[in-house]
Amino acid sequence: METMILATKNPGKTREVKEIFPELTILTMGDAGLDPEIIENGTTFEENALIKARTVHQALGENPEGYAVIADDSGIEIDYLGKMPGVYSARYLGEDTPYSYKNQVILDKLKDAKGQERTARYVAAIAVVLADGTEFVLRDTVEGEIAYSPAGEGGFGYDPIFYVPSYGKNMAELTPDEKNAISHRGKALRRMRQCLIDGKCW
Ligand code: ITT
Repeated sequence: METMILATKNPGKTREVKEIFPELTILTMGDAGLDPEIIENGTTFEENALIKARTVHQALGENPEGYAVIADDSGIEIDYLGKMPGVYSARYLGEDTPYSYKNQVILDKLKDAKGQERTARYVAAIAVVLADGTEFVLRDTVEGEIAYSPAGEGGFGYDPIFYVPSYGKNMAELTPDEKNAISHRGKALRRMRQCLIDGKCW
């Protein structure tokens, strides 16, 4: 399990997975010369993470190197918006729309929301398909609030408007290590590592 192919085209996720698993060799789909069409038509984070991992596992064909595939499906649930955008987080307001605009639209939609009405969480499902086809999937979350204004340059996506109460800062204001220590992705990836290495899956 020393080398895993990461089934993502999101450079923010790629950077974070490499930071969280420095001891593993993480190949991107580009590194592995793969570009399969991935049809993300699941209705849950777990389904979509499995779709991504299975699609890349199939594209590997005979896979003589015995590569495992790891995938992340993630998003933000904003309680005031009925848990939207959820699994549609990447597509929300248009896949290619800049996040500075998407984030401002969310702040505008929440202009009348106060205090606990602003709760939100990031969710990440991590799926792994081993070379022999064995599958694992799990999810984790980080609770927070939608900030009143954007702040910070770190992270990606919705991080400038995601306020993390334990740090008293927005996610984009955290260092990479601070974000990885508490994030949905960091928590889910560390649990997946324990599941794969120690057989402790929960
Ligand atoms: P791949 O499917 O290629 O992995 P994607 O970005 O399309 O990339 P998702 O469908 O899982 O991936 O959508 C995840 C979206 O959720 C992402 O584009 C962000 O908008 C948001 N998101 C997830 N994790 C985030 C994080 O740590 N910080 C900020 N935004 C995040």
